[in-house]
Amino acid sequence: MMVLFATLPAALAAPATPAAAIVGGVRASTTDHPWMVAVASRSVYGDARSGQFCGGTLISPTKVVTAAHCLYDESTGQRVDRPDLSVVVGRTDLAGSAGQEVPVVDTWVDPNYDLNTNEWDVAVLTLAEPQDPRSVLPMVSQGDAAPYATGTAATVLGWGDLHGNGSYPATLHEVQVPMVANATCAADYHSGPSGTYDARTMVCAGRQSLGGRDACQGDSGGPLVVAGRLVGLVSWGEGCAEPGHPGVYTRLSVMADAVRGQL
Ligand code: 4AZ
Repeated sequence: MMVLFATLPAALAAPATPAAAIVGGVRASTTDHPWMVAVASRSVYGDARSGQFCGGTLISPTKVVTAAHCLYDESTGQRVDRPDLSVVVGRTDLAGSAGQEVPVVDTWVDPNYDLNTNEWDVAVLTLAEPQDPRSVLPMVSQGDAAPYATGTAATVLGWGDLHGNGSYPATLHEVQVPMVANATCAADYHSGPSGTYDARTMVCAGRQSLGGRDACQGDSGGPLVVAGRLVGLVSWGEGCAEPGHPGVYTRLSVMADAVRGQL
């Protein structure tokens, strides 16, 4: 489906609805979501989109939570130390200069993180300058299972690929996706090429039979939000927005205390 679209002439491929997003979403603003930040390195990823390569969430004035895999080179399995690693706050349009680029002075990766299985995919970045305390998003409580109930409406945000074909927007997007049952996701990802679902440390969200709405490349590390709380992080998945292949997110309720220990 995505491949077919990519080969069509632009006029035919134009979506029927405006502002197709994250995949299948709409435009969003950091004014409404001041905790939504871009994780960036201009030296590695260039200036066009402020160097953005992952998403992140402000959980305290000086701390951003993101995915551990954002700090690794997945082809070598090595930690990447980008000398100009920064967090972009208050910039909906990454082609612009609104807000602030704040240097990252320290990084913490969950000691249980496993690059091969994608388990415990969480990291905390320490900022050089404190941000407005009103800009933070509260995290789910340790052990709170309620937000992950099957069918619960969650919102995922990011500057990632709009169609799964390398079309990276400058502006933030968001989309609503329902939580997927553990048994369903375990069947979707039992031994596939992208990975195996681990219900303890992961949760899936997406429309199981319809697809069409999802996080995608470049959204990694970004927030999955339920009822005003950070409950998940964009982690992995097979393709983007495909039926039967929901997005897989870090289940933050299992590691919330470890993350809080970093604040
Ligand atoms: C990625 O590689 C990625 N459709 C992020 C999210 C999803 C798949 C891949 C979920 O960053």
